[in-house]
Amino acid sequence: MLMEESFRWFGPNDPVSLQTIRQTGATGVVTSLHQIPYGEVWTVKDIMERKEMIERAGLTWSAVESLPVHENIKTKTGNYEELYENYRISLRNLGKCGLSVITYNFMPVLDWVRTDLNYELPDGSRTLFFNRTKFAAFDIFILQRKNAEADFAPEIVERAKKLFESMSREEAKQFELDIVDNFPGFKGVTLDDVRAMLSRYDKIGRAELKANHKAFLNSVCPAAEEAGCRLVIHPDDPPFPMLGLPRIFSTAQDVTELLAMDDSPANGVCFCTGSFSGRAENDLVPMFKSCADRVGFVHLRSTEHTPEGNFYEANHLEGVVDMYGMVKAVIEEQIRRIEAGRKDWRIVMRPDHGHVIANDLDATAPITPGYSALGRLKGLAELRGLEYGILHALYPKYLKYCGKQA
Ligand code: DNO
Repeated sequence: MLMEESFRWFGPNDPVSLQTIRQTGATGVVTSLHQIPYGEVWTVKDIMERKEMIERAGLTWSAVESLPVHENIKTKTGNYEELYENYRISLRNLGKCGLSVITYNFMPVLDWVRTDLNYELPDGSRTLFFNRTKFAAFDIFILQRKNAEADFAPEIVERAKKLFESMSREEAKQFELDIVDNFPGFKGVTLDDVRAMLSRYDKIGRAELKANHKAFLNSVCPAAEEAGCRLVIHPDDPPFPMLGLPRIFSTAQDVTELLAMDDSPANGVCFCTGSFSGRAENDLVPMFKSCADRVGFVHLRSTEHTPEGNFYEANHLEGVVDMYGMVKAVIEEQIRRIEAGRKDWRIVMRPDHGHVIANDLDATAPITPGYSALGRLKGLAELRGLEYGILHALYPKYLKYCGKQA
């Protein structure tokens, strides 16, 4: 299709193999060098080794997800200047190896957060769920963050207390791990680590975090531009402040402010519909259009909201996201670029997350939360069908650009 359809792959230890990924119909994989600690340089040798592994399987490495941003950069403390330099070197090395779409996020302390990794839907499939009350139980009673109660309505605090008291020790432990120790390349995080990391943000509010983000962008974008790379920021997930920490890439206003932080075309966006849709007032198609020119990567997924203000990950074509409108807008942006003669017209896409369905429900090997083979395969198949249908019906002239030869 026009978009570079990709699957996330966590590297050689991923239970979903490159061969399986190829069979899903994806042509690309997005991955990271998870073995390299945050902040260290990615060498050409390490990058090439991974790239060749992917290409031997008949796929391309279509985007880096992610080149992680160290906490010292987010807090602008300690050796942050050295870390900027390492980031620039990694970008140059990635550029030399032909990688041009580089994902990162600027979420303090934790990356994405869910409270249930195995929430069962009426059809027996399993999905990821974010429950505010359960999160309050974590924040107030498990993490025991100072003044955490003040961040929740009294009735939520009350319900959270009851919920926490009803959990067995084992359940509470598993719940804790699901929240804090769930990120590839960042394993073994404990509650004390989280507390120590949180304390570094005591004096960092929204304005300070935005300023640190801007300083980072201004220092690395010139190198990215020279290297032919585009940095694309992943939205906050969920898109609202948590653990007393600011979140700065959650709303339409944040998108506008991001673009103003650095004019470089290297300052780009990874438009994740699932993350942005966690906030009911986010109107995704206009938000996408407001930054379309800078989008290098889209994550397509939807959410469904419950009356209590919680949300779970819905089937890709269901839930609150106007997926038809989104895919149409992504197609139109690519057409606009083709007409402008831009070489970087193709946008990388991955079906973001997927439910645990069918045979995966009986799998004995652990499934990375959100990254089942069959649920994502289903999502990809639906999204490709949608893209093909839109192209055929509205823009048949551009069908010739589908496929690698374009
Ligand atoms: C979750 C992902 C995120 C994303 C990072 C990018 O499934 O979408 O973890 O990869 O935030 O830096």
